[in-house]
Amino acid sequence: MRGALIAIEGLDRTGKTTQTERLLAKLKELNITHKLVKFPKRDTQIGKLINTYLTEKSFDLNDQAAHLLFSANRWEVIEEIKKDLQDGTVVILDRYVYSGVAYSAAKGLDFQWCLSPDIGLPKPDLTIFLKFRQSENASRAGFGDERYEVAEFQEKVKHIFENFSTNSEWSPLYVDGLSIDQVHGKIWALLQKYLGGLDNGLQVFSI
Ligand code: NYM
Ligand code: MG
Repeated sequence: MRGALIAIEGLDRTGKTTQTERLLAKLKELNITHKLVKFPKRDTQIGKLINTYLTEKSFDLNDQAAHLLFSANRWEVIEEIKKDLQDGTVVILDRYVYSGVAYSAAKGLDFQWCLSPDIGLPKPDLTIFLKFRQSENASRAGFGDERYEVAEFQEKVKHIFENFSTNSEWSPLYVDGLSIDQVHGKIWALLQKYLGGLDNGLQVFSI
């Protein structure tokens, strides 16, 4: 049996980090072997470049090059993730391929082109997409600190994320008006059937 690959996706300031932390605490409490990988993974060489790109607006990088860095940042750690899955570890991803495509395509890059460098990466067994009916995220504390954290741009990203809603592993979760505990409860309910291990092979992203 292998561990499940679970992605948590969403716009900026929708509570992904808070929720992944809650999830980790719960998995720990239940002694379920697990691991969290947050993308971009900012502590690798490539990740450091990405961090500079996101936090220093003067760091001028062409959109395609920036896109490929985000993808390279996934490829550089994927073998380790696959090994963990094989060992039965539940791997939780805070953002993944979907963010990669949505944020870059929102800048005007071609959708398929954006997906291409990620082709061959394992597909999550479940992707929970945290979303607001309204653009509530733009009024949350901390919003606006980094590149992309602009309400108008977030609307575009939101729109592109919708392209994934036909994927079978895609689970949208409306968080409007819900407390942290309530959202956690809903995420936990979605996760239940993936926690006991899976015996099917991993799917991969394809055209
Ligand atoms: N982001 C994240 C991308 O543009 N492409 C990607 O492939 C990934 C994984 O990084 N605004 C963007 C979305 C976010 C920003 O992510 C930083 P976070 O989760 O806020 O640290
Ligand atoms: Mg952010």
